This record gives sequence, C-alpha cells and structure tokens, in this order.
Amino acid sequence: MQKEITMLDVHKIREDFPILKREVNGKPLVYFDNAATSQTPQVVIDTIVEYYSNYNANIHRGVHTLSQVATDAYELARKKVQEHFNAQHIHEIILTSGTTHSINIVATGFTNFLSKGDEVIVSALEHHSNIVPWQMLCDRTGAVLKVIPMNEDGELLMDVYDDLLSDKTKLVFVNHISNALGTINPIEEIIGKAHKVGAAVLIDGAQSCPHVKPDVQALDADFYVASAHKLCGPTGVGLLYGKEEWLNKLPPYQGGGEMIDQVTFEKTTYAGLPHKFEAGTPNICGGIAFGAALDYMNSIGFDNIASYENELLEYGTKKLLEIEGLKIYGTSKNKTSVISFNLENIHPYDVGTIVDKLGIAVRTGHHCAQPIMDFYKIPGTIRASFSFYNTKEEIDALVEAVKKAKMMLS
Ligand code: C6P
Repeated sequence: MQKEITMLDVHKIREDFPILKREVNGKPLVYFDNAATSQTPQVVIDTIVEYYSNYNANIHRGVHTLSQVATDAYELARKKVQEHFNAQHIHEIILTSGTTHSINIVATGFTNFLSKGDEVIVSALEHHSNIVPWQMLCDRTGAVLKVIPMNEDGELLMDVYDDLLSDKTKLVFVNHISNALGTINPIEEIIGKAHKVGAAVLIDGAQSCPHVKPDVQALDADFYVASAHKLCGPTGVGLLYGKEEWLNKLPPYQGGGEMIDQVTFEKTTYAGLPHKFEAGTPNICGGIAFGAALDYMNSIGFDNIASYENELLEYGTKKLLEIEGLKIYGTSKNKTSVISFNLENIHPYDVGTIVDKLGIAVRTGHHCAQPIMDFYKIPGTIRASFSFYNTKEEIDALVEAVKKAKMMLS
C-alpha cells in the first residue's frame, strides 16, 4: 500500500472552522465550493470581533488612542502581506477590495500608456475579471486584445504564445491557476518571455494563493493580485502588488481622502505609495483580518497544504471517474484541487441542486469563465474545489450524491 504523505491533522484543523460543524438540509455540511470562497477559522472570526469590540476607529487620521491602535494593526497587516508575498518594499502592497478591484486599478492606469495598434495578451483560461477590464482598456485606447489558446486538457499553447509576442506587445495578463479547471499555468515562462519583448505582466493570483505561497520577486511579476476571502480571510479585501517603478508611473484610480498630499481649488498633489491608490476609508477590519488569515495559513504551512490537497485531488479524480458517463474538464498533469465535471446528457445545475439537498456545496455554471465553456461547447460544469480542511470521507459523500443525482435524472 502506498504510504500517505499527509503532514497535517485534518481532524484537528476542522475544529478551527465553526461552520464545518453545521448541517445543511439535515445533513452534515460538505463544503466543496472553496474556489468561490474559503471558510473562516475561529482565529480570524475572533480578530474581527476583537476589532469591533475594542478598537474600531478610522485610521491614518486621528491622534486619539483608538485610531492609533487601529492604524498600527492595519499597517502590521500590510507588513504581513508584504512578507507573505515577498515584496521588496512595503509600499508596493496596495490593500484593495479584492482581485477585481486590483485588476481595474491597473487596467485603468494603463489608459495613457497604450496607443492604437499596441497589443495586449490574455489567456483562454481567464476569469471574466481578467478579461473585461482589459477589453475596456482596448476600447479606450485602440489597443488590440490577443488570446493565448488552450488545448483539450485545459493547458495553454505556449508555442502560440511565442508567436503572439512582438515589440507591439505592451501587457500580458494571465492567471496563475485557472478557477474553472484548476490548471497551473507556467507563469515563470510567461513572465520571462514577456519581459524579453518589453511587456509588463499582471498575474491574477486569486486561485493560487489558497494553495501556494507566491514569491513576487522570484517570479519577477510586475503586478500580482489576489483576494483575502480565498485564503481564509474575509470578503471585501485583497491586494495589488506592483513593482515600485510601475506604481509610481500609474495615475491614481480614485480621488478622495487619504490619497492626497496637498489640495487647493487650483491643484491637487497626490500622496506617495501606497496611499496614492487607497482613496477613502478602507476595509480596516478586513485588512487586519487578512493579516490574521495569512498567519493562520502559514501556521499550517503551504507545503503541507499542497501535498494534502494533491492527495484529495488524486483520490477525488479516481473516485469520480468510476461513475459511468462522468467527464472531467481540465486534465492537465499540472493542476490543483479543482475538479470540474459533467454527467452525460444532464445539466450541471440539476446535479448541483440534488447534491445540495444532500448537504454538499459545489458550484455549477460557467464559473465566470464563459470562453472556457465555449471552448468545450458546454453550458457549464459542476465544480468541486477542495481545501486543506476537506476529507476523503467527504469526497465519498460527493461521489454517492452524484450517483444518486445520475439515477434520478437519467
Ligand atoms: N472566482 C470562483 O468561484 P473577486 O471576486 O474579486 O474576489 O475575485 C475575482 C476572480 C478573479 N480571478 C480569478 C481566477 C477568480 O477565480 C476570481 C473569483 C470565484 O471561481 C468567484 S466568481
């Protein structure tokens, strides 16, 4: 028998997540919608309660004690984000409302740097958040959007990428891991090749951050974006990492309080980094809780998380494929713990509804990645996405539920 390499105690970890004790529709909750949002450990919930119970105040503005305590906690969280992503400077970390917000800051900021005929490259595996803002940028500037295509396994065609790159290429934006298929993209190679033609690269890390610890300096990414809610933090907060030279060049995204240096009716000058991109009162509690979530994930360890989730992926893939007529979309060898599948001649929504009645949460539909569904000529998939707090017993429950759905719907 093959020896299991799990280094984490999943049953102990599950104790950290109060929600995992609840029932849904009279059955124990099986939460397999982790790619949409992760669950929240008690330590992060406690951080939120502690903030509102003890030091709720606006930050960077007051001399009073509460404001100073809140400011220190918020800036400590920024420091934790810097260390986690290994950014060179703390002011390269902009705290935003999430991945979508971060991408829009960059896409809007590039408006004055692109002209008609310039080219920008996106991949066929993108979430709508990493397509639409760039299309809007192209509409504003006359730049042309090019697409790296994919194969049946859900892998990018890197030889076509080579052909697309030229001195007209100004920007490349790809996700680190596909939300719909789980493919891990070769981002080091993508970044290296883009830099050879002088293009900047934005990596959408929304789906990678729950599974790996990115090192933005080693990757040499120009921009890296992510959302806290995918890695055990709260919704409404995330990060935009940008190299200092790029962030200094880009104009502010929004005007308002905190992003200014001097304001007169004649002229306004802007604050330096990171505040130039942080107009208005931020999600203070969310930022502090983001820091607590990073501490929690790091206490478990990303190597442990990755090896355990790979075990779940292998097990789930094998078990689901034993169901006749079940097809998995996204079969790259290099993938993370996301299984997108369909049952022959059955709409994914119907399967999702039945498994929900059995207490199992999966996502059904196009997963905000319609071009991927168009590629496979399907309306959508059933997506089960596993996290380090899931178990093989829960996968068994999913397999039984899918079998039941198949029986009822065939
Ligand atoms: N994907 C999913 O179920 P926000 O909503 O801003 O936190 O993240 C947007 C986003 C951007 N890129 C990728 C690769 C993503 O997966 C997501 C969010 C969720 O797949 C919700 S649509």
